[in-house]
Amino acid sequence: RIVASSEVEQSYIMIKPDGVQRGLVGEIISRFEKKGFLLKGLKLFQCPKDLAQEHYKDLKDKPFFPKLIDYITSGPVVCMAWEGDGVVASARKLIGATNPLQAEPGTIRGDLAVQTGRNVVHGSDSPDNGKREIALWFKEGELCQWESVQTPWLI
Ligand code: 3AN
Repeated sequence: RIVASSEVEQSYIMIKPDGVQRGLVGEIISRFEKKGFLLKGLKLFQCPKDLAQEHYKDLKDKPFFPKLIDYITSGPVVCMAWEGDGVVASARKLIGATNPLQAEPGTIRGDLAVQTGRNVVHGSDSPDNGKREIALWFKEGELCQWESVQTPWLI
């Protein structure tokens, strides 16, 4: 089936600096690939402070906000746009609870992380935020329009 990309649900998934430093990039990408979502954008990126502040603007009054900004800007992150039916909610299930000690085994945080402030990966919390965050982190031309040959076997 042929669907314009803007009509299809997308989630912004980001491997945080601890995930990059700990060598978990391949492991984390592979979980989304194996599930069957489609990778539309991917880059290694050193996030500037103002972008981190914009991304997390809903949390700006939280006491941990300055630490969160320092953490996200402390080293390169891997920015990804993943696409597919239900990708936002499904990605959050694959990622697991915000506090890794409460995340179920089998989830990324449940398997690979210990601390809330070092929880290795971000996933958009709604389809609207998926769109907003992808527009924030990617420039036009950085996303690829392509269809996987696997798609007819998945949906
Ligand atoms: P999630 O990333 O699971 O959607 P949010 O949106 O509540 O969770 O929080 C965004 C990020 O803020 C988390 N990924 C985590 O890095 C950080 N964060 C949330 N709560 C805390 C906390 N109590 N202490 C430190 N950092 C936190």
